[in-house]
Amino acid sequence: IWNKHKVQKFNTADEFQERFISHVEWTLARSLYNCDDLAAYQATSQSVRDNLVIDWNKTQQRQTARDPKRVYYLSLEFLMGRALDNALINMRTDTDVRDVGDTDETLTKGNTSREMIKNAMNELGFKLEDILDEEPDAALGNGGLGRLAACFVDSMATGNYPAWGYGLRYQYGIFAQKIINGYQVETPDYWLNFTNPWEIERAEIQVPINFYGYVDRGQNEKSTLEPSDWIGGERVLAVPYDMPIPGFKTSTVNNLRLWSAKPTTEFDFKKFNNGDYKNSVEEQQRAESITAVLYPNDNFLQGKELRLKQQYFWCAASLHDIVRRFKKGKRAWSEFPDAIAIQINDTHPTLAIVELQRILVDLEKLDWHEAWKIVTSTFAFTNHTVMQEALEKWPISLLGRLLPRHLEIIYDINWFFLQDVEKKFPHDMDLLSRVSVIEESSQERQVRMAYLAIIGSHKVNGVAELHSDLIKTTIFKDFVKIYGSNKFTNVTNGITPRRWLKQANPKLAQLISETINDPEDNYLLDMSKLTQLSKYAEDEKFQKKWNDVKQFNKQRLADLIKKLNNGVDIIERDHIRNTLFDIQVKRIHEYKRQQMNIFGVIHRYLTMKELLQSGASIEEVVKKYPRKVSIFGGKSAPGYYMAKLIIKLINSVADVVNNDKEIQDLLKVYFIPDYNVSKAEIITPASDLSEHISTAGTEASGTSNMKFVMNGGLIIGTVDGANVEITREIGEDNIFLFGNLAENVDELRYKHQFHNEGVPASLAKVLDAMQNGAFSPQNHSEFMPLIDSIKSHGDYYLVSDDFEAYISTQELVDQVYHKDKKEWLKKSILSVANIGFFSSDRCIEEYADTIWNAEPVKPE
Ligand code: 26W
Repeated sequence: IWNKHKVQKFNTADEFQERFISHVEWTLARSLYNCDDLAAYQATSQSVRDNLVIDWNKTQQRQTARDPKRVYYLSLEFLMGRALDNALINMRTDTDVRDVGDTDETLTKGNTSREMIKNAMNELGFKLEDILDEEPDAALGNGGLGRLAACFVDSMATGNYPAWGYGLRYQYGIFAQKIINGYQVETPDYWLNFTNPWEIERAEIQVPINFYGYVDRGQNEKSTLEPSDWIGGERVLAVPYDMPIPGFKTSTVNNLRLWSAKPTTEFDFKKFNNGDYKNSVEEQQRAESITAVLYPNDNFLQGKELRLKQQYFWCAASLHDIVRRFKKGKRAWSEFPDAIAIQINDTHPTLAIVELQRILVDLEKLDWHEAWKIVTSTFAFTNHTVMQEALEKWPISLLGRLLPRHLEIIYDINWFFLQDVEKKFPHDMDLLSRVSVIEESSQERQVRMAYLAIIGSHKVNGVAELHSDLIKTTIFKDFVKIYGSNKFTNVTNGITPRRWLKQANPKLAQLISETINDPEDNYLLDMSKLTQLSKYAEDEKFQKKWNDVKQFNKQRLADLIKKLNNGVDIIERDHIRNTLFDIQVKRIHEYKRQQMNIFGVIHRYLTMKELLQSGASIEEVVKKYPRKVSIFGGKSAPGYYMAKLIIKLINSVADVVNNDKEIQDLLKVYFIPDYNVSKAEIITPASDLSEHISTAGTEASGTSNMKFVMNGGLIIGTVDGANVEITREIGEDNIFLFGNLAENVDELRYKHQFHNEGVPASLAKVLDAMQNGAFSPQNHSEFMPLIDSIKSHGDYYLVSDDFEAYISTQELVDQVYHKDKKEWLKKSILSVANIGFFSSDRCIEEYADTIWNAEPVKPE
């Protein structure tokens, strides 16, 4: 009977319309006369989701039946952005032939559902673009780490890996950024305002999670290594919400499981009997605060109790789920690592290591050492930063109060680890204290989460070659000595070309598929096919088409900016063509050096003014300084004073420059408010040049550098992170590199500390203008902290050391862009042709082969 009534996908435009209307009427309880764009978005999403759910169910059944090794990707952040457009590109229907009729158009073999649905929506009186715009971003992440996790789930599904993501369902994602009088103002991102059609609540699954309390080891004082009872003092429930993750050109639909906290239904009768009914309800209500908000710090540890609670809540719920699924297979515990690989995304999920040890020892009664072998063979750890202020450490007192049994386990893990070290390197007390999981600092003792993560994992990886080398010689040096260097490896980051090429840049995607004769878009699965573009790099006809695409995308960004700028154009339409779009969008951080970029803009502005004042004509100025717009975007952590001041400086400079009649529109500056994934999809394809100018050795990888190049933009950058490998792949003629190398950074910092050599003249000119109030006429000292950080506080990010090279490299960029457009286009085409390595599909394959030992499960 079940088979007779099997649910069916929509396969044609007609069937889609039927499904759409039934969702409008049944799911939304509306009529077609009362269906606005928001309702149309909801009904479209519900319809598309129906198709995905069918494949999702099949995928899960297949995986249960074949019982392959499963991969779990634990990340506190998944910066997914919008789901609908991506689903339209990735989704498969069951029919693979195109009917050349108006109403029952179906899919061509490799084609996406997007066109079909676009037409079907048109007939219903809706514009697909408007409907897609109704979707709020799922902004459950800060920046690089969260977006990487989102690209990874896409690639894991596309590669048919039996892989789930586990995270938290924050009610508030990363704050929305408003710019008011030039300052960043944060407003809450209540993204669940309207029902979210992309999540499926599994209300029937409720995992109890305990906090606080004490450890009970009975009367006769057992050892902490033996099974112990943790009597929790507070209990909340973890409820999963599942998001379907469709692979591209496959019917595999994986799962992203996000946990939400809710109160237990147990009731505190003691309080109730004392007549304190209201308080006992209030206390229960507080459970929900655990998953209320994403902490908006990127690369900075705040050390708040609620954050630690979030981490444990999520690790415990996920581990419970993973173990429950494993137990269904009735396999021996020793086979756990053959059945499961768990990747931890930075140190945020490190408690999962401790939790698995607790489950095995306390609940499953395994011998400590047997358990620990299972744990360490299961976990692997990715490091994403070398910034000292980002390395997680938790005070012993806090950890011991919140998770008393876990602290004991951490002590024991450390004890056995230090014993091993002592055996290998006898009497080296210094080494022991350096590598101890417990930091005995002068103030409070702290747990070093990165060390715990290394000890509890079988592999540790960095995210770009330079970064992976750096961690081996700096922050994790001692551990290389202890474990040998095989435990440490590199997996260079990647990005999904489905979202970052096909979805963000449909025009370029189309030109590519036409040119390399790949109508089914197979190149999106095998990006080495892009090398075929090389032969057209100097073909003038092709260059023109290539340039037209860029032109279209620049216009599209100009339209977005106009909308954000109260309907006012910042560049005249006619000038877009010969204006260089120079873009830096990423989180605002001193190490990423947006300040150096805006100082460069000031330098350009002042020099142009000097030229004009010395009697040069506009034409003469344009020769040296061709038209350019400097575009910025990115959020500052709410408590990061210097980053916020950089935003203010950018906006103040924009105010002055954009309103300077003399400069006309030879130079413009614009800060795009509320940079997020959906805006990035418009911004990235529009760059002529993008900036990746971190102090050498500070940016672990960067991933927007890959996105910009994949969209035909050139890069100005330092020898840092993945810039190095991008250069190797696309050729050093096709990237503008400058600046000091990572190996010289220590020496330069030392020099600043002990010999104040002053700043180069070009930078002095900029800082003097700032100090004289050129950009803050009301308050001349407004930007002093930025000036002081360079002149008086050691210039930690080495702006003064790289500034002159930065300026002269920018001048080189100008010359190539404006004097030799053909040369520029050639570089652009060759870059795209050779960017294939940075597909996250390659990246996931490397994780699967070298770390997880996992195989795809292909649909028949
Ligand atoms: C504890 C606060 C905190 C929050 C987030 C500390 C550290 C983080 C992240 C690890 C910071 C981050 O996003 N790192 C970025 O990771 C990207 C993906 O690997 C890299 O491309 C970026 O270079 C790196 O800055």
